[in-house]
Order: sequence, then structure tokens, then C-alpha cells
Amino acid sequence: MFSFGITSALMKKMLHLVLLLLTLVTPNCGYSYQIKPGEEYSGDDDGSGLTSLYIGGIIPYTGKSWAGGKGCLPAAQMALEDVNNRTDILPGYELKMIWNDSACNPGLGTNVFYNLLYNEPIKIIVLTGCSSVSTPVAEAAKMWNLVVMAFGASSPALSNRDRFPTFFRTHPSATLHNPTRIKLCQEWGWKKIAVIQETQEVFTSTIEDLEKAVKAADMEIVIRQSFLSEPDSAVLNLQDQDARIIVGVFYEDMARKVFCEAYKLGLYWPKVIWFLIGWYPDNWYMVEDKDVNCTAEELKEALEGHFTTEGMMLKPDDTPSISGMTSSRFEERMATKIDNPAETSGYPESPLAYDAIWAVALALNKTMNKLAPFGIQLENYTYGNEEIANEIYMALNSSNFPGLSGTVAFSATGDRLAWTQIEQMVDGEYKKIGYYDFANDNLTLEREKIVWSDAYEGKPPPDGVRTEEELQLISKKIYIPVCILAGLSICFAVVCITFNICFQHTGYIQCSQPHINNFIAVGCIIALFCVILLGLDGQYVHEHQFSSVCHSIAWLLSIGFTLGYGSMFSKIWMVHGLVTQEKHDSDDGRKRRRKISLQEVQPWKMYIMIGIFLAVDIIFLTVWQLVDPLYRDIEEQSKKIIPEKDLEIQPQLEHCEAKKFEVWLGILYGMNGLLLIFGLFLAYETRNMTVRDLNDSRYVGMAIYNVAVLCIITAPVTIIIRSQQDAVFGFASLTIVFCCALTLVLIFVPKMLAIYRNPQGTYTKNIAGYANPSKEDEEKNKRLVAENSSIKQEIASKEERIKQLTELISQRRQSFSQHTNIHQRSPSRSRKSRNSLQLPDKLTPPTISCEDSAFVSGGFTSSSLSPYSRGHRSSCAASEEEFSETYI
Ligand code: ABU
Repeated sequence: MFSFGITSALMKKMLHLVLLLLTLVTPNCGYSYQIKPGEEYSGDDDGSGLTSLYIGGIIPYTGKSWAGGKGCLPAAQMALEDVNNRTDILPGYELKMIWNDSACNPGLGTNVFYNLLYNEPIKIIVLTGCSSVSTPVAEAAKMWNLVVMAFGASSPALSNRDRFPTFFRTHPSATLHNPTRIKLCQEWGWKKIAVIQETQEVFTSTIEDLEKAVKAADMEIVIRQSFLSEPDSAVLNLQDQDARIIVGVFYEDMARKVFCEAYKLGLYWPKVIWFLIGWYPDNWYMVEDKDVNCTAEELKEALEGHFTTEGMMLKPDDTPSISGMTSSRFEERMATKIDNPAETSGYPESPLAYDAIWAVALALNKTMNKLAPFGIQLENYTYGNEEIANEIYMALNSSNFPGLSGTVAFSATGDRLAWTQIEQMVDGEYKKIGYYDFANDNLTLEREKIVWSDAYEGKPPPDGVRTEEELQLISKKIYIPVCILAGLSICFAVVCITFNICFQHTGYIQCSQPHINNFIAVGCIIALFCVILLGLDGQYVHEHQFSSVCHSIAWLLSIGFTLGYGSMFSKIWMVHGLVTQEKHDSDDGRKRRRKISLQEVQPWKMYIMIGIFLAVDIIFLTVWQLVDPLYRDIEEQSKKIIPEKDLEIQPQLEHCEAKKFEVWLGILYGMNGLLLIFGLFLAYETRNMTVRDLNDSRYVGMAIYNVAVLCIITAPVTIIIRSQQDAVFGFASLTIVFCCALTLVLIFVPKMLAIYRNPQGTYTKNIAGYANPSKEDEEKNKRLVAENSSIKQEIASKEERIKQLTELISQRRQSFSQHTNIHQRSPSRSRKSRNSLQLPDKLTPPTISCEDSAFVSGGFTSSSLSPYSRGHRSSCAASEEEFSETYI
């Protein structure tokens, strides 16, 4: 509707012009001007002696988006009345408004604006409503030096002074909602939100601002959806993403469509909480809408429990505004103009419209006073008059008065600074639950009024499937028994060391190199202590201490291994060096290894070897720690979902990790692997050898087999099963315990038994356990016995034959002598002494090679089998302490 005062002749002329323009510019537009009788052109006296000043109104009176004019226009008219009734404001002037309906449509709104511009009277200021119309109007108004005041524009985009240099608004920017939304999310522990918006600049700029605020608050927008006119797929996407906290920004008509879809998909309370704009009329969901195929009841169900935020539009206290009117008086007066406020669009914003007119009136009053000394009057304003326009702009810019909506003042960008009001819909009705003063970060909530579902125990629902991080801990059922085993093994190792020290004076213990054996036991103790460290996870150590545990494990395990295994290796290496040397047997061309000279055991060589191993270890570990230190790393395993609890469990596994962990581990495994394999080889080579001064080399060899085989198996397996903490710990720790315990048993128990049987520990070959014969030795023994008996049989048969021959000879000799005695007595005697056979009583048996003897130095020697040994063999047997020799 259009209302202005005009003389009848000019009125006809104007009408012609307007109708012509309407036909030309907006054919089929369908709007009409309502001319209020008695109103005149700007600057003309209407008979009351007052000069009329005109405001051009572009009011959203119809339309589906926001028909705020219905509530705001009566308030603006009320303000005009109040201003005009005041003699101290704009004396000699009457402030009037010529307006038309924009239907909150930018095209129509622009058209109305041009009509206002190109038709008299001159409008000294333009008043707009919603954002989508305010935006093009305010952008164009600067071309006519026109100041624009909006009572219903919330778009954050309008805060751009470069684009809208003459724009002011009493409506707070929609960005004001965002700190409130974030504050509420923080209050209720929500960090993940979803967003759905209508594609309009006002909402896009609001959400852009929200994104920044969310990021700054360390929150997350999990999904952002926008739609032009049909929100179905956008809402479906929200559901697909399992959105729980949804901020929806759209006009009222779209809100009905969105909630119809949400209803169909079940995307609502209590599982899903919506945040909407708070300026819809209270029963907006009940409005008949042929585009929405949901009933009001269905929409009500979908809207239950949602929250709204809105800039505070009517002061909660009853202090009077500049007009002298209080909030309650305003509501009373509005009630006389509007039948059903709850159903009237723009009713909540009506105080803003009232304040907008007052701001304009006060600014014009100020301008009037400022221009008066220069003889310039407000009615002199034309669209080209920059001077008056500037004055009006500056006057508005410096506004500061108590309005109905609070203090009316504008920021540098022309925005209002206001409190935010928070409401919740309960059983179809909006209930105020609090306010937020962003400037002072003060949230006032009436918590008892807030309704939460019993499904969530009367608490805010979660913002999504909650993810709980669960540290994968080593089971105590495994850790404690393994620790007990390790502890017992450590005790046993201490007993072994004590025994070794107590009996080191005995010859038998001395011949086993007790110091080296002590190193073995100490290495075992260090490695066993590592077992306890291996199980120290998040339940026992703080995450900051975890890297120290990692370093301790690396150092202790390496040093323990080197000391224990390295000592055994040095022994077996010494034995091998003493007893084997390759040489050609020229007799049969076969290669044989045999000791060719006697050597003493030199313990210092073993100490040097162990020292070298330790030095290599220490250098390697120091370089590792300095170059690429170990740290605590978390491996996230696949999640477990518990739908009934809205819970997702994220198993996490702690690891010792380094940037180049594989490289360091490769080097360590490579070095120790070579040592293990070489140790295996030496143990095999010397399996049948015993050296007096290393009398336990056989057991050391067995321990090396055991350690090498277990380590070679365990190392790769623990890498493969790395993600199963119990299995890794159980496997690795039991291997360590088993290796150490068996090593201690093999090396120390035979000595303990030997000392038990012979407390003096004298070195005799009869001492059990000194050097047990091998199976191979026993087979050789059997073979020699069998050979000996067959030779004996042969000797017996030969002796029988000799006996027979001897008898035959003697018979023949008798008969011959009888015969010769008769004929030649003396010559026959001399022939007998020359030809007679001189046979021994028995034949000398063949010698038995010492090469076939496995234990020259042990209880089983070839000398014990045959008394007829070769010359050098007697020294091997007699001196037995020296060495054995064997064929390979
Ligand atoms: N409170 C109504 C806001 C309407 C708009 O910004 O378009």
C-alpha cells in the first residue's frame, strides 16, 4: 500500500506516471498504492503549518519468507505518531512514510525502490525490512545519496561498509546468534555440529561466520548442507552423516519443508537437537502451506525440544525508552493494532521498527539543528544533495538513545550490539530459557526450564556416537604370573652367582671359568628385569614416562643379551679355537680337523671379546638414542560400535616408536642375529669336545642352541603380532624367561650336583657330570669293543692253528731225531737251532686309534678300552686334561 499527501491535480498526474511506470517496469506485478488523503508533497505545507518529510518504506508485507511488515508496520506507524506528537523533535515538520510491499522479494523490492525514487515526493530516508531486499536497495542507495535504515535485516553481509556505505539497521546481525549457539554447545558438551541452510546471502554469510566461530572454539562442523527450494536431499544427507546437533538457517516457509522431511526421516528430538532462528512467529508451523505435505501435528512432533536464538528485541525490564514508553506499554498498544501477535510475522521485530523510526527522527532532528545556522533546511534535500545526506549519515552514526530494544547505537559497520534471547519449544510452544550477553560473555540460563528426554536420563544427548578411547592394556592375568616367573628366575640367578663365588676355589669350578659364568648370570638377571619393564603400559606409567621405559627396555635387553649370550659365545669360540684345526690327512686324502698342538685356555681373550660386544652395543644404543630417540606412539585399531549406547570404542595400543625404527631394529637384529647363527655353528662344531679349562663347554653349547633357536623364532613373530599386546608380551617375556632359566640350569646345575657329590671339587674324571659321553661316543665304544672281540677270536683261532702246527712239527722232529740219532747225532743239533720257529705265547693285538675316541679327557677314553695304544695316545690318555680330537 502506498500512502502520501498530494494535491488533487498533481495527484492525478502522479498516478498517471506511476501507473505508466508500473506497466513498463513491472507488468503483472499486481501491487497497488493506497493514498492517504490529506498528505502532501515533501516540502509542502499541508495546512497544519508543518512541513512533511517523507520516509520511503520498502516493507515485506506479504510473501512466504518473512512477512515481517505485518507486525512491524503498525509499530513504525506508532513511532511516527509518537515522534510527530513531540514538539521538541523536528519542530515545524511532520514525518511521514510512503511505503509499498516488497514481499521480501529482491526483484520486487528493487522495483518498489525505483518507484519511490522516481516519484515525488522526495524521500529523505529509505526504510527496509528483510535482508534479501535490504541488500540490493542498500547497495544502490548510495548512488542517490540516500541513507537506508532497516528494521528487519539480519544478513551479516550487510555489515560491509564498502558495499553498503549508507546502511544502518536496528536489527542485530545474524552473526550475533553464532556466539550464543557456540556458548550453548559448550554448555552442553557438544563439539560436533551439522548445518543446513537455504541458499540466500543472509544465511550463507551467517554460516560463514559460524564456521569461523566454530573453528575458534575448537569445535567441528561435521556436515554443511544447502538447498534452494527443496530440502529433501539435504536433510537426507544430514541423516546419512548421523548428524545430532543441527543448526538450521532458513526462512519460515523453508523451515516447514525442512521439518516435514526431518519428521519423515525421524531426524528430531530427543536424539537430534535443532537450533533455529528465533524470529519466526510462535505458531509458524501451524500455517497452512500447500507446499508441505505434513500436518501441523507432525511438524509439532518434529519441532519438539528445538532451541531458537534471537537478538533481544524488547527490553525485559520496564524502563522507559526515549519516547517515554515502556515495553509493557508498547505491548498493550500493539495489542490494539494486531489481533493475534503469535500468528503475526514480524511481531517480535516490531520494537525494532519502532526504534528505527525514532533513530531516523532523532537523526533528522540533529541534522536540522546542524544545518539551520547555514540557512539549509531539511526540505532542501534532493537525491543529489550530498551535504545534507552526509549530515544525516553522521547524525545516525552517532545515535545513542534508549530504545524499546535496548540502547540504540550503531557500530562502525552500522550493526546493533544486543543481547541474545534463547528459547526452547516444549509441547509446541516457545519457552524462554535464558539470555546471552556476548559483549560480556555472560550466559544466563534457567536450567530447570530446559527439557531433556528421559531416554538420556534428563541430560543433553551426545553430539554423535561418542568415541571413547580405550588403551589396550596387558592383562594382569598374564603380567603378574610372568613377573613372578621372572622374579623366581632372578632369585635363581642370584643363587647361581653366590654358588659360583663360594666354590670358585675348587678346581672343578675354576676349570669352568667362573667369572665368565657370573657374566652369564648377570646378563640373565638384566634380561629378566626387562620382562617387568616390557609389561609397563598406560596402567602403570604416565604417557610422559613411557619413552623412558622404551629406552630402558632397549638398553637393558641389549646389554643383558650381550652379557649373557656374548659370554657363552666367547666360551664356545675359545673351545673351538683350541681344539680344531684343519689339515690334510695324507694317508687317505680326507680332510680332518685335529688338534696339532697343545694350548692353554686364555681367559683374557674371552674378556676382550665380551668387552668388544658390549662396546659395540653401547655405541649403537647411544647413537640411536641421540639421533632418533624412542617415543610413545599410539596405534589406533578398528573401532567397536555399541549402538544401544551411542558409543564407539577406539582401541589404542601404545608402542615404542622412532622415526626410523625399522632401520635401528634391522641393525640390532642383524648384529645379534649373526652372533646367534655363528654361535649355533660353533656349538655344533664343538658338540663332542671338552677342554679341561672350559669343562662346561658342552652345556654352554646346549644353552646357545636354546637361546639362538628361541630368539630367531621370537624376534620376527613379535613383529608380526605387534598389534596384540597380550600375545606380544606373553611371547617375548616367556622367551626371555625360558632362555635365561634354561641357560642358568644348564650352566650351573651340573656344577652344583658335582660339588654336591664331591664337595672338594677335585678334578677327577669320575666325577659325574664332568663330561658325559655322547651317543656318538657310545656307538664308537661299541664298535671298538666288537672289533676287539673279533680280533681276539681271530687270534684264538690262529693260536689253535699254531698249536696244531707246533705239535706236528714236534712229532716230525721227534721221528726225525730218532732217525738221525741213529745216523748223525751232532750235525742235527746245529740245524735245529737255525731253523726252528720261535712263536710268542700270543699275538700282539692291533693298536686302536685315539682319533676314534670322543673323550680323551673324559671318563671314556680309548686307553680304557685297550692297553695297547700308540705312543702319542698314551700322552693323550694319560694327560687327558689336554683335549680331544674328532673327525668332522
Ligand atoms: N528477523 C527477521 C530477519 C529477516 C531477514 O534478515 O531477512
